[in-house]
Amino acid sequence: MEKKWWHEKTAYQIYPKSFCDSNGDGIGDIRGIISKLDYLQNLGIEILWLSPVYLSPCADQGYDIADYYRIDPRFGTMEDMEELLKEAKKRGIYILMDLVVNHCSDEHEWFKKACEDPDGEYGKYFYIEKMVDGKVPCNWRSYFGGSVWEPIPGTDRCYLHVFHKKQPDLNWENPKVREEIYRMMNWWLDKGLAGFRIDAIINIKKPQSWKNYPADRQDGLCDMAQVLADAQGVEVFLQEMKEHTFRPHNAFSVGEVFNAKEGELAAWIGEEGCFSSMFDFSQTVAGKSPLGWYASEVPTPDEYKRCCFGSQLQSEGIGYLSNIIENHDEPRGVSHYLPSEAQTERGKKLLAAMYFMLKGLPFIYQGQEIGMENMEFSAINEIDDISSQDEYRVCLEAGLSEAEALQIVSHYSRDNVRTPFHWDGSRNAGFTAGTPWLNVNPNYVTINAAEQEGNPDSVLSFYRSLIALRKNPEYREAIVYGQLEPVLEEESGIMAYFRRGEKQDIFVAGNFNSDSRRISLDEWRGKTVSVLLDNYGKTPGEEIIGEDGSLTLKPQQAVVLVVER
Ligand code: TEU
Ligand code: CA
Repeated sequence: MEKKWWHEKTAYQIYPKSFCDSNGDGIGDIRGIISKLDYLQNLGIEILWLSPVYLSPCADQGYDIADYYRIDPRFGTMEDMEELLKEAKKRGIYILMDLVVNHCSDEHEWFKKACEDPDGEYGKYFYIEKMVDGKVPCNWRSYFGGSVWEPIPGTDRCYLHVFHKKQPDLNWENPKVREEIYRMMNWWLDKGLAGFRIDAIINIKKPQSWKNYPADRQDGLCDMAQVLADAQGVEVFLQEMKEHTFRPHNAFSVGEVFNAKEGELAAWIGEEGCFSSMFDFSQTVAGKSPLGWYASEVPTPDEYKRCCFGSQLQSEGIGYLSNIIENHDEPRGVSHYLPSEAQTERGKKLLAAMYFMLKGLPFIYQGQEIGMENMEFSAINEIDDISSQDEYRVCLEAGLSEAEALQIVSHYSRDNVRTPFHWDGSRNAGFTAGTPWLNVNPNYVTINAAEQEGNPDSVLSFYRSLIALRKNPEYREAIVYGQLEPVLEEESGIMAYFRRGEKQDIFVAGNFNSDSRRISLDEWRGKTVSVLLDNYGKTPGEEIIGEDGSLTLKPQQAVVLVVER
């Protein structure tokens, strides 16, 4: 694999609204981020992805952009953004912004002009169709519920939105739209941005006709996954995007690719693929039902491991994945993947080690590094997120009681990860001097960064060690590029794999069970196997394999070992 500047780094996602509020209005902002750059540098972060900070009415928390060239006043000014780029650069940190170009906001001037004159130039920037007898063109369901079609008041027209109705889809078939988007991307890249995380990108290519698909729920509508399976040629647009933007800037791009088709991986992240990398979502979608959250099941540790290994084997020799346990759309990883009895500091470190040591670029979502957990919501009106509100409605329609619906939505809600960051044990977790826009998780009193900072046994310190290990010149080659080889796959609750480097083999093993398990491998015989990292505190360098060639993993133990060749 050709080596790239970003391969050996560790990335971190910031959800600006909930990271750090510098001026007491209860909303996190860019100056807040600047004030925490030292914290991030200290952790070892070298790539930062910011969720959207562009001008936005915030119907979907900034994923509805009204002006791509402006910063929303909630988050600060363009000067603040420029200062952030400068200050990050000083600390060796590269900044990625979120590229949301499947759609914009209905408050974008393009859309306003399109509504004024649907037959004019800007009408062609969107998908606007005539309604016949008041009927919309087809039965596709938007991701946030209801039809993808919304009437334009005072006309016989409707427009397409695969997400919220305040997020009209941009018409990628129109070369003018593509040109506008590339111009905007280059404008940002010229400012010193290192690249983009690319939002909801599969959706930019629609099937050729507005045809109906078999309904998959009582509402008579069909899931967008069905529709997208029929769309051909999205990579043609994306190759064009790459040639016009990423390639000339040597920029990093990571795609939010859902619904990729079989055999398409090389087109996405191969040597000549559209993106530098893409997120591995195999575990986040595991157990999710097309019927909605109420019919979904939480994956077991064995399912989790199968997903990770599956993606690793698929991508080997093709491209470099980006690995996560959570993001701004998912529940907290520790509350989702760990069995309830394993939701402890030890268990959090276990999950951290298991995903972080996979081959690929690790992304940490804000708060993950201190072991932040799901929120306990006691009423639906404590949840702000639009997708949670829709899923709550879907639960009730499926016949669940309000209490049951709340329980389901509380587990999956995107607001679990959007609660303010826990900086310290003071009021509002040190996030704001005012009233936070979303309730702070009351467990900040025990789970917070200040508390963990000086404690060598904390989750934060464990993450710091993982990041430091990835950078360690002794092991870097194996950790960054070594092929992943799963072992002991049949052992329930055990996740174990080698990373085969040029000079050495790294061995990673974790026990998700609540009892001790003994494992052994022939390969260890006669070799020096020593500890690099252990969440039970064995010191690096120590021998860990017993006389009989076996290794006993205590409950929720995770070890990273080096096997000398
Ligand atoms: O998410 C795309 C996506 O597919 C979502 O529908 C996801 O499945 C959903 O959030 C689960 O509840 C991206 C962004 O990450 C998300 O925050 C935005 O809401 C969405 O695009 C629209 O821009
Ligand atoms: Ca603020």
